[in-house]
Amino acid sequence: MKIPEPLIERLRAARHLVVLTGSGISAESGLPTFRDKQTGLWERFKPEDLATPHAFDKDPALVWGWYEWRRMKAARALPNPGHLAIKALEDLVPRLTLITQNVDDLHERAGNRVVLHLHGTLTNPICASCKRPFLLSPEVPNEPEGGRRVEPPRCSQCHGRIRPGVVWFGESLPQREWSVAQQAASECDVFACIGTSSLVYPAASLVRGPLNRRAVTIQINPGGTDLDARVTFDLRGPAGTVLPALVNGAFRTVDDNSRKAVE
Ligand code: BV8
Ligand code: ZN
Repeated sequence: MKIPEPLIERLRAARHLVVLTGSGISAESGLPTFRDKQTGLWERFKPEDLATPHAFDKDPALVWGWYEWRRMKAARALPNPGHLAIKALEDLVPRLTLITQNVDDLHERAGNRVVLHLHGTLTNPICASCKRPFLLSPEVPNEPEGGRRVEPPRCSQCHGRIRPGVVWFGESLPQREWSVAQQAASECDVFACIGTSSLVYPAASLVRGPLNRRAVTIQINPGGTDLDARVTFDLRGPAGTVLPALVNGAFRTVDDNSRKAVE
């Protein structure tokens, strides 16, 4: 993919790069996006119908089973060249703030030191009643491909049901992560939206400031979104291809191991 020269110059000159990722960055690692049709037991459900407190109250075993299946998938997945390119950027620009809507840990496994999870993670469940953290067994769940209902474990303190440590629709985002993300979006000179449909709020509002301030804004997505005509650079393609090309184009003189990472 040919990367526009002006983008290469702006990225080379970047002081503070903010990267916001969505489920599209994990698609090439084999993890379904929220747009993809669900499979197995969850085929007849839209993700946003399962990712709610109401769904958990109504059928906790169905929802817990879904998250245990996703935790298995994420644990068996590997970071792809898109994740690795973002890791390389961490060492190539003066300051990188990596913000993700994803609940998988593929950015961390790619090596990024700081990852702001706006919507929580699959690996930090809590008690739905007393909010006490719950320690998961280290084994990777061994769920059937088509999924199954799994009764959520109980809290050792209050016997409440354990729920995934994620932000469900209708729930507010974790305060610290959200305020650090807003601060970074208000200070950055380059803001990149990668693999997100930019439809879920308030995460989708983060790019608003950089757009209004005429900071450099980049979208990397094989499909269209509401941002197509609003960003400075709209790169149409899969993150696993576009990001390595972008990092290579901008930082050809990277040292060996970063080269390995992005080639
Ligand atoms: C809240 C965790 C209130 C759980 C998630 C304003 C306007 C309209 C609606 C609202 C609004 N404000 C609030 C709302 C309601 C709601 C919302 O936004 N609804 C949407 C659907 C309209 N927001 C909320 O409920 C939020 N909470 O507002 O609380 C409140 C306020 C104060 C006090 C109390 C309460 C909470 C939102 C968070 C919900 N949790 N995840 C879980 O994962 O199970 S959201 C979840 O869905 C993901 O985390 C992610 O954020 C979102 C999916 O979006 P994407 O990641 O972008 O993925 P998607 O599948 O949509 O798109 C994939 C993209 O990748 C596509 O564009 C595709 O083309 C692209 N792609 C595909 N392959 C590739 C690729 N790109 C690159 N490379 C590839 N290879
Ligand atoms: Zn409890």
